[in-house]
This record gives sequence, C-alpha cells and structure tokens, in this order.
Amino acid sequence: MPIELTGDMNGQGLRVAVVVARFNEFITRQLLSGALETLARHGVRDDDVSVAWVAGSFELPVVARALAKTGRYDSIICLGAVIRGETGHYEMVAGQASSGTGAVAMETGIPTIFGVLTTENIEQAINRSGGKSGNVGSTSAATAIETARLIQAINTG
Ligand code: INI
Repeated sequence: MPIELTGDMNGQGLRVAVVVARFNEFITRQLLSGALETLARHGVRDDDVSVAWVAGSFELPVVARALAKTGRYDSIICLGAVIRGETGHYEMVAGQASSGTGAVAMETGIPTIFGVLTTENIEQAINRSGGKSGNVGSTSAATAIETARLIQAINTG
C-alpha cells in the first residue's frame, strides 16, 4: 500500500510572511485582505503573520528571499498585480516576479507562493481579487498552509 503524503489545512502554529506590492494597491489590498482572512480562518495566529510592503512586483522575490533566510517563517506569500494594459514592460515585471519567486523557493526550501495576478486589463484583475472569479490572495494563503504542512510531513517521516 503506498504511503500518501498530504499537507493538512491546520494553520495553527505556522509562521507566515506576506510580501505585497504597492503598485496597483487598490487591487493588492484586496489580495492581502483575502490572504489574511484565509490564514485566520485556518487557525494561523495574527502574531505569527508578518506583512512586508514593497514598491512593485519586481521587488517581491528579493524581499521574500530575505524573509525566507531568517528561518523564522514556514511559508512566504508574494502578492502583486501586473496589468498588461498599464505597462510597456509587462513581460519583464511579470517574468521577474514569477521566476524570482520560484528561485527563492528552490534556493531556500521555504514554500514561496506566487500570488501575483498577471492580467490583460483592470477588469480581469478586479475579478480575481475578490470579484466574480474569487481571490488569488485567498487561494495563495491556502496553498501556503498546505505546502508548509506537506513539507513538515515529509521531514518528520
Ligand atoms: N509593478 C507591478 O507590481 N505591477 C505593474 O503592473 C507594474 N507596471 O505596470 O509597471 C509594476 N511596475 C513597477 C515594478 O514592479 C518595479 O517596482 C519598478 O520597475 C522598480 O524596480
């Protein structure tokens, strides 16, 4: 019988850092609200959550890396909104945010969750930050808990 490894959704005792971009703040504040609400609903204590604001999504990975390297967090959530209609360098900002976030996770071993909206226009961003398509901040928080717990399950055998 294979042994199935899963991450449970009990957030009690988990320490989580959220890095959030100020660029497109009217969207990213909604992502942050969704993330904090989901962390609390799953039992993550308020005192075990840190929130760091950065200028834009480009800066998310370097700050996530610094947080991960402290050893104080079980999971890091990166939140941002890159909107194609609003920028001439969409690909560069979105690319750095996604590859940088992945690199932090691989380098540090701390789950570093990519909660960055990459959309064609503002309407799509509104829909995915608490509108009719859900809230990527909330799903990112759930992913942060599940992945941290799964890694704990793997490490404790
Ligand atoms: N940052 C974002 O988070 N979203 C964007 O849509 C965006 N646009 O449009 O340019 C953006 N730019 C700022 C960027 O993330 C950096 O803060 C800046 O380039 C300084 O490094």
